[in-house]
Amino acid sequence: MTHKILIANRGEIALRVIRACREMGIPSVAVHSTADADAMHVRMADETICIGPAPSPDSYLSIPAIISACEVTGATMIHPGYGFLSENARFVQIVEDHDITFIGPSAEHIRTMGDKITAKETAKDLGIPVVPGSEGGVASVEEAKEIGASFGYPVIVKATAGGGGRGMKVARDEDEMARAYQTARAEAKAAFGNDEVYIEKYLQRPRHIEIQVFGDGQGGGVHLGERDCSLQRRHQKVFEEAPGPSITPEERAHIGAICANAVAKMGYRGAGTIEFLYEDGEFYFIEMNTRLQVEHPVTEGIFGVDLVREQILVAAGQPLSFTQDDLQINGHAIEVRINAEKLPEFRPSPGTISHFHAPGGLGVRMDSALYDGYRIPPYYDSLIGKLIVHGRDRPEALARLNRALGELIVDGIDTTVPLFHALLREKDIHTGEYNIHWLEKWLEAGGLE
Ligand code: MV4
Repeated sequence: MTHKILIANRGEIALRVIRACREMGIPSVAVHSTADADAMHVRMADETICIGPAPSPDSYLSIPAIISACEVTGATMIHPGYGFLSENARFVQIVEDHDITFIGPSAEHIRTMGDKITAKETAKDLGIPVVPGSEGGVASVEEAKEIGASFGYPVIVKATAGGGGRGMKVARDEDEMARAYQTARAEAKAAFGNDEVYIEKYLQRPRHIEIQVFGDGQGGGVHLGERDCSLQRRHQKVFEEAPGPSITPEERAHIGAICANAVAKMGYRGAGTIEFLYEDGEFYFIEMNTRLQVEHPVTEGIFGVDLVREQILVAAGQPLSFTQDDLQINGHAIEVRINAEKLPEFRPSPGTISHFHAPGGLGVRMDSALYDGYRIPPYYDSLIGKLIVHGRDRPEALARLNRALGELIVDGIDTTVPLFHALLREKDIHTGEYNIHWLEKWLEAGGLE
C-alpha cells in the first residue's frame, strides 16, 4: 500500500490511529488547530499541518481546511476518528470527489443511518428486530394518539434527525401525548433544523447493548460480539464492558449472525455498531453508528484484533485479516472514561496537567494524549483518557481496574476518577445488575457523597 493517512481528529483517538499507521508502515499526517500546536497527536505524527483557529467549526469541522491539508501533504486517505466529521455524509462525498479514500463506509450508508426512520426501515428489511412503533414519521397529535392507543402506553417520541437523546420525550398516557409530541418536535427543530418525529413503545428498564460489526464492502460481514454501555449519564457513556454481563453465548451467536448478515447484504464497508435496547431476553434495534466508537478497545481486548488496522485494510480494498470462525472471545474487558470534569456536577475543568502517570502491568491499557505539563484547551470534548483493563473473567477485570485506578496520577485538574472508585464499591457493579437508568438513579441518591 503506498498510502499516506491524514487523521481528521485530535486527542487520544488521533494517537490511536497514528499507532496503527506506524505498525502498518503507513506515514501519518496530524492536523491541528492553533490551540493544539503542543498536543501529543502533533508530536507523534510523521507530519503535521495547522488547519485553523481553536473553535472546531473553523478547524476540525472545516471541510475546506481538511481537503486542503490533504492536497498540501499528499495524503491519500482520511481517517475521521469519532465525532467531528466522522458521520458527515456530505464530507465523505467531497472527500471521494477529490479522489481521497475515506476510511469508513460510503456516504450513502452514512446518510441512511443518520436518518433514524430510514435506519430503522433498513434494519427491519434486513431482518434485524426493531422496537415496535410508528411506520415512519408522525404528522399530527391525532395520529400520535392513535399510535399510542394501538401500541399501548408508555411510548416515546423521537426526532428522526436525532441522536444523543435530544428531541426525545416519553408519554405515559394519552393526556401526556400532546405535550410530549409538541415538545419533541420543537426540540428537534431547534437542535437539528428538522422537526420530523416518530414514535416507539417505551422500554422501561432496558440495557444498552451494541454489536460491533465489520463489512469488507464486497459482500462480506462479521460481528465481534457486544458491548454493554448501559452506564451513562445524560447520554454520555462512562463505563463500558465486553462481553455484556447479561448476554449468553447463544444470544450473542443469534443476534451477532443477524447483524453480520445485515452488513454483508448492505455491502457495508468498515466498522459499524448496531445499537440495541435489551430487555427480558429480547433485542430491539434503535440506531446504527457508522464510525469507530470511543469504546472500541474493549472489543479489541477480548478478541485480540486491531480494529483500526482492519478499517485501513478494507478502505484500501483488502480483505479483513480474519473470518468469523477465527474470532474467539478471550476473557473480559472494561473501559472507564477519564474526563476533565469536576464532580459531582461533571462540570468541565480544563487546565494544566502538573503531573501524569499512566498505570501499567498485565491487562492494562491506557489510551490518552496527556503528558506532564500539557494544557487542556477549553474548546473541545472533556475526554482526556480511557483506561481499559482485561482479565480472564469479569471479577479479575474489576480487580485490575481497581488496581490500575490506584496507580493512575492526573494532577492539576479535576477528573472523573473518583466516580470509578465509588462505583467499584457498589454491589450492583460487581454483580453486573444495572440498566440504562442505574447510574442516574445512583447519582440522584447521593452515590458520590
Ligand atoms: C429508547 C428508550 C426506551 N424505549 N427507546 C436514548 C438515546 C437514544 N440513542 C435512544 N435512547 C433511548 N431510546 C425506547 N423505545 C430509552 C432510551 C434511553 C437510553 C438509551 C440508551 C442508553 C441510555 C439511555 C438513557 C435514557 C433513555
